[in-house]
Formats: sequence, C-alpha cells, structure tokens
Amino acid sequence: MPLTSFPPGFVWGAATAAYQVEGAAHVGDRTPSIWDTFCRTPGKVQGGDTGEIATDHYHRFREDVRLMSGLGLGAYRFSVSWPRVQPTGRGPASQRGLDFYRRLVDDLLAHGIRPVLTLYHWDLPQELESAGGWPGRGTAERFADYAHLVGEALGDRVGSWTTLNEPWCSAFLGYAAGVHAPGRTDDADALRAAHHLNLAHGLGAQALRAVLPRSARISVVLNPNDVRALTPSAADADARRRIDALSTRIFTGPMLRGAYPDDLLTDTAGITDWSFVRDGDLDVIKHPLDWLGINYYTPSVVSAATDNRPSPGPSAYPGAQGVAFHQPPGARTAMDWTVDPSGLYELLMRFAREAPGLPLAVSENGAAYDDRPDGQGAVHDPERVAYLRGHLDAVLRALGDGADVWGYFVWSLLDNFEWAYGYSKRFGIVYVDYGTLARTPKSSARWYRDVVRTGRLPMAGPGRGPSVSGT
Ligand code: PNW
Repeated sequence: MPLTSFPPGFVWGAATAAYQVEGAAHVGDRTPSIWDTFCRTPGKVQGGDTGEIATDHYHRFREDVRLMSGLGLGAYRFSVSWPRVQPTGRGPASQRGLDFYRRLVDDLLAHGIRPVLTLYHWDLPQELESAGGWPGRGTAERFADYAHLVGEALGDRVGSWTTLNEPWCSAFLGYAAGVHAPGRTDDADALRAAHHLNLAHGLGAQALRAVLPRSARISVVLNPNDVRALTPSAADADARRRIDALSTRIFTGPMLRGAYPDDLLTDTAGITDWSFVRDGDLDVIKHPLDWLGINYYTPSVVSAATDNRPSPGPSAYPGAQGVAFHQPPGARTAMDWTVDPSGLYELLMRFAREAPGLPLAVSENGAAYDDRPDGQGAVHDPERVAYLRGHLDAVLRALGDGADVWGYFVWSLLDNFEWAYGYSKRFGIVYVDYGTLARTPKSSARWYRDVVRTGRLPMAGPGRGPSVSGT
C-alpha cells in the first residue's frame, strides 16, 4: 500500500551553513577561513562575491527563527563556523564565538525547534590550510579537538550532531577540481584529503561520544551520487562503477564497512599507493553512526568516453580518465541540474539495503530558480514547489518501501551565498533582498508550511484548488 501521508513524528526542517548565511566575518575573535581567502582570489567566485555580510544571519537569527516557527518547522540544520569558535584552529575556544551558538540554540529551543548541528560545512580556518589543509593528517587531529570543544560547550542543549557536510565536495572540488576553497588541483592531495576527512569524521565522532550525553545522536552528511550508465554496455557499466567508487563508496566503504573498496584502490593506483592510511585508521573511521544524512539534488549519467581527448581543465574524479559525463534528460534548475526525484528514491533504498537499521534523513534537498519579486513584492516560485513536491513524493515512496527516513530538510531556509556562484543562485524558500537584507517568504514557503502542518503533499502550484493525495 503506497503511503499517502508522512508518518507521525516525521521531522520537517530547513538547512543553512555558517559561511553561506552568517556574515559578521569580522565580529568577535573570528579569523579568516579558506572561503574568505578563496573569495578574495580574483576569478574564483562569480561577481567577486564574498560571505562578509551574506544574509547577516549572525545578527538577524531571531527573525530567522521566528520565520521558521511561523512555518511550523520542527528542526533547523545549521553549521558552526570553526574559525569563529576556535580562531586559529587549535587551542582554546572563543567564548564570544560559542556564545553566538548558545543564543541561537536557546532561541530555537524556546520556539520548539530542534537544533541539528554540523561541525564542518567547509569553512576550514585558513591557518590550518596554511599548515597543509585536509591533505595533511594534522587537520584531522585538530578537528577532533574542535569537536570536543563544541561538544563540551553545547552538548547540554543540542541533541543531534553531524561531523562533516559532504566530504566529497571538500576533497574533490577543493583539492582536485579547484572550484571550491582552497582551490588546489592535485589528484594525489585530493585522495589524501578524502582519507583525512574520513579520519576527521571518525576522530570527531569519538570525541563527541566522549563528551555528549548518551542520548545524543551522531551522524555524518554525505552527498552520495545516483550514477547511471548511459547504455547497458559493459564499458558504460564500468564507467558507472568507477564514478560510484570515487563519489560514494570512498566514504561509505570506510565509514560503514571499515575498508576502502578494492576497485577504488586499483583505479587510483597510478596516483597514490594510499600509504597515508595508517594501521587502526579504518577502525576509527568505522565509528558507529546513529543516523546518516543524505543530500540530494540531481543524478549523474556516465559512459566510457568514445574519444581520447583529455577533459578540459582539472577533474573532480582523479583516476576516472576516460569517463564522459552526460546531461540527464529532463527539466533543469538555474544550476543547470536536471530535476529527477527518482535519484533520491534510489539512494534512500540503496542505504536502506546496504546499511540496514541505520536511520536516514534527507539532510538537504532543494533547487535554485531565478526568483524575483512581482510588483507587490511577492515572490512566486511554482518551479520550486514542483521540485519539492516531486522529491517529497520520492521520500514517501521510499518510506512506503521500508526505508527508515526520520526527517527532511529543505535547502535552504534563505537565499544565500552559493559558493563559487556567489549570490547569483537562489535556493531559499525565503527570498533575501541583498540590498536591504529583508526576508520575504516565497510561495514555496507557504506550500511547505501546509505540508508540515498536514503531513501530506498538496497539488503543485498555488490556487489550484483542493489538495489531493500524495500519488
Ligand atoms: C551542497 N556538486 O553543495 C552544499 O551542502 C550546500 O552548501 C550547497 O549550497 C548546496 O548543496 C547547493 O549547491 C554542493 O558540484 C555543491 O556536485 C556542489 C555539488 C554538490 C553539492
């Protein structure tokens, strides 16, 4: 029997990340992160945009919590800025930095909104990058200290913890493709970074477990890739296998099974011998998880390349020369990402199968569109409503087919700093006027409020009459 409504107790949330929303880059003891540096490097971020002010969430968080409360949200997924709370990446905490997160969390709790805290959403203290960054083992060790310090400070009021957000982006967009901070392009360094991010997760989870109350729930957030082969040929199936290893199994292998996949080690043998993996690392990385966060936006389609031309520019997939990427068919968002909710269903079912008993959450899902206010100042975003509806329907189908999904977080609460795209891409269900920083809920925010209230999916689009069931 397909489900027509979400189970009672299903958690509805929205997500942001520190560098993308906070601003206040020079407030308190905060030092620059690798994103501050990257934004100041000419040509790296569209329009020369930076996170200096962003949405000014640092000063406007009470208004943002009120907005979430008005939408009926049960949870807010946010991240802590490492250089705000531990300015040099080592040593003592900044009390002023921690106080900001205490105020935010207390305001959330006062509104009945559960805080879901991510320790690392890409804003590495620049000092740690200058000391070697994620390719160096020391950064993973520093992360454990940072986790301990935040756990000790906020463990009395935050029950849900995530070590890392999307380590794939940190390792491969940051150190191989160079399109994210710190903008390095060295395949061997990117694979070292992936391992040290895995290790940071394991050491961080251990550190949290040691300071948090037993009831605390510890997780990691991944962006597993739903990779499809262009044709059923053996060559395309092999291309699919290689990209699956480099995007998903490089993290889930160590984290869920305590081993790097053999095929990954073979595929990357020409780049590194993996001798940076020390005895005992894999046991640390396999630290038990209380839940797994899955971020999903779009699937990938790959084939064996039919010519031998090297791809233009550095790749985000070291060891996958000879794989061609194809735009999946279907409507596209402003990111040019194809809208295909079946990828979310497939990923949820995959983890339900491969990690039985591990609760899952959709920790990010959403879309960018070219939103602008109409003459009255209202923002109508029917494409986003259709996107969310389709993906929530996929979650409902996965729930009906036995996946243990406890919650869904829309990316994002607010329009914000979309990394290398600057402010040109708007993912929010709430519009931000970057001149005045005024917030205006889009029609998708009202639609989402109705979903949250009823636990059902009304028809896409405003003013289309009464709701019908979710299938
Ligand atoms: C995620 N890719 O980033 C992040 O967690 C968010 O901070 C971000 O705003 C959101 O998705 C939308 O982009 C990604 O190129 C960035 O595959 C790039 C990719 C994937 C995720």
